[in-house]
Amino acid sequence: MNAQPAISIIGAPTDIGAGDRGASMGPEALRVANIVTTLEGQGLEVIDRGNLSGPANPWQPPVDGYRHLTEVVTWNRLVHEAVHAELVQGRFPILLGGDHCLGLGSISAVARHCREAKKKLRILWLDAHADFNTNILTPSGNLHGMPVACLCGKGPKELVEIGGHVPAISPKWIRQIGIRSVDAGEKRFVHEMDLEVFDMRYIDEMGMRHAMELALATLDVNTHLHVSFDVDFLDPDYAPGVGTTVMGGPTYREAQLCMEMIADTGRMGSLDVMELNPALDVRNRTAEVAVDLIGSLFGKSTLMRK
Ligand SMILES: [Mn+2]
Repeated sequence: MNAQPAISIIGAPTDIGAGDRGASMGPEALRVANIVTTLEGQGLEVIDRGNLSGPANPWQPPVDGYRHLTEVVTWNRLVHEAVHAELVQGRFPILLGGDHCLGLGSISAVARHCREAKKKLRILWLDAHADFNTNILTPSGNLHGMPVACLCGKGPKELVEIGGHVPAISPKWIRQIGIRSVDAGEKRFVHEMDLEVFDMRYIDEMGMRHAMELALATLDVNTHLHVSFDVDFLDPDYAPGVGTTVMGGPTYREAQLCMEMIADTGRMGSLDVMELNPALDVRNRTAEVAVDLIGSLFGKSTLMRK
């Protein structure tokens, strides 16, 4: 196991790319659910950098298949610079969303850092959705359904160019887990781009353990592992506080195993916690579940393991 990293928490309080208002309150709900003291209680050094400040949500209809593109670009640039600045200092950034369109700013920053530091990159995308839409394929125009496509170079110029390298990542670097809702055109595009997806049918048939063994295979000492955790990954029975619930997700125990297996690699270097929507939650329960799982991502376990 590596020395424990020093963590920087960055809040991005916006719902600019979402189809429901409320994810803008996500960072504060995670703080109320004791994210800082939970990590400190595990012996980690944590600095809360507070929240980024970006444009308000104008709540307009889509233009050319994109809703709020200008504001989404501004927010992603802010996130990109904030995340990159932490990585340059050798710190571990945790981005508290905010909707998942910000995964673009975060992961493009991690990819830029990996290019500069000559590291390999593996991205785990824990989500009910593939987030691989384009303005042609999207039924809604909501940019939180497009960040993975943008990272792979498929999207509007001003978004795909954030980070200075197009595409920001290769589709080969990403593993999607928990997927169970993909739009019709998006489905063909995921196939065409050859994304590696462990969908719920795969997890049902083969188990979370096998899915994670494959998703984490071939990591080496020079690999930076980024986890992009969309809280709607979890079954809505456990995590109702998200805008786009899809039934049939991983159970609490399956999610714990997923997080513990990631922790066991010792390779995780950055994390996004996205789409928590306190306006739709029940007494902050989803935030508490998310913080509990984040504890497991950083190595909390029931017993000492050999
Ligand atoms: Mn997502």
